[in-house]
Amino acid sequence: MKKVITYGTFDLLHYGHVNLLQRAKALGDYLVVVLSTDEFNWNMKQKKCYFSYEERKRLLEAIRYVDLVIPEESWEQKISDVQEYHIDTFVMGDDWQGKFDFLKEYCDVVYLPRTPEISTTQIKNDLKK
Ligand code: C2G
Repeated sequence: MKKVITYGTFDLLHYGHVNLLQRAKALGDYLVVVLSTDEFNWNMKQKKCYFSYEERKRLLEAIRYVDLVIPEESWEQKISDVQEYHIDTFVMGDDWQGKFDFLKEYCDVVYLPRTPEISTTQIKNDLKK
């Protein structure tokens, strides 16, 4: 079984996220999504999520491409995640191009093109209009 992993906040889940998850799953048979906790988002990404971790987890678990959702609590957990879950391929959108190449020692690293016209920030801004 080929196992794939990806990381993210996935707040205000939208089709850009789903496009990423669909393509990530297509690279293997099992997709692990490592979901940023509320504390990690606030302390490390300065992101205030609209939906809580549990709500975002619930939404991701309803997506057919997602097999497991686990918490992301630190920037440093990727190597241990890849080893613990026997991951073959690490996937991120290309806004992170090159940032995780250190993982090439442990698994394949794939950066996929983002869906250009949608983002959580844009959704929030559009709703303010
Ligand atoms: N994404 C995408 N197209 C968009 C928006 C997002 O392909 N229009 C991808 C991002 O590139 C990322 C994933 O969807 O791979 C999740 O996006 P975010 O929730 O914004 O993730 P981010 O805050 O970048 O967290 O340790 C890594 C971080 O947890 C990544």
